[in-house]
Amino acid sequence: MTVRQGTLESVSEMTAGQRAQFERDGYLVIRGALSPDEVDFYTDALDQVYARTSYPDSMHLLSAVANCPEMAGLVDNPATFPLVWSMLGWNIHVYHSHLDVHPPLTEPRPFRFEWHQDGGRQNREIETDPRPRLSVKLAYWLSDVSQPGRGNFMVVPGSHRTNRIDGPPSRDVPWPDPEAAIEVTADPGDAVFFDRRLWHARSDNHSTVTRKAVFFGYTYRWIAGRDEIPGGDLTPIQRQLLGRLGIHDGDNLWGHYPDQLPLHADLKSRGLLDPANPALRP
Ligand SMILES: O=C(O)CCC(=O)C(=O)O
Repeated sequence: MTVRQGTLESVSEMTAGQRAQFERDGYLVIRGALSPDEVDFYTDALDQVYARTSYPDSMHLLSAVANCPEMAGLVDNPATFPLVWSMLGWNIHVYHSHLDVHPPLTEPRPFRFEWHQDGGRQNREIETDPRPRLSVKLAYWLSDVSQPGRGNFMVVPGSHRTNRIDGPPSRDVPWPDPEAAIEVTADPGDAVFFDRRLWHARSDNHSTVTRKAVFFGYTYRWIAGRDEIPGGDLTPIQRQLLGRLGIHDGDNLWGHYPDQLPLHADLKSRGLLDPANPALRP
């Protein structure tokens, strides 16, 4: 199939309503971000990686595009990517991504308190309260998680400005989920867009459906990437996002030369730079 490029042309920047909801809840669900054909295409690609890598049960494989070049179309998917640049601006890249397959559990897994904010040591080494946003993430659902208990994405809505939640003295000590936690339900093709500070985890998969999802985390180019840089055919914007511009100059990573950046050029040509938004200032 042909991966959709720009068929949702009506989607440009994030709407004011989406922005208000994102600021309030820390996440948005984008229903039908992928067409049924796209779901089939990306599911086939993910299944092939899963078969090739012979994981014994669940797979959580970093560097989504380096490990599965077919996923490149997801990094600037027209149905979702405008949410990313609307929040972070044009000087961005994908710093972290993963391909996830979680078959139904055949026995209880050992307890581990999985609730976290993204960013690792960013959460210890930056002193502000609340912490800064710094990155956002998109999750694409390829399997049916329309019921809880299927390996759903769990969140505490509105927790992205809370630096600490109650948790056990060590992560293997059984501890209840946060009181306000919910399991986000989604159909294949839906996407979730979330602030990295939102407290989140994954529910156990007690269903008969293997849970399949792909995640992309975006941040500023002045924050180092964690992923491997992929080869293969990429569009100029995908090359920017995936670290393949061939530019390693610090001033460029700091955004001093916007004209060298394909995303800046694209937004400029479509009149989407916005002097009122610091991250989108021309
Ligand atoms: O797999 C999930 O639902 C949770 C993913 C997660 O924890 C993350 O992307 O940081």
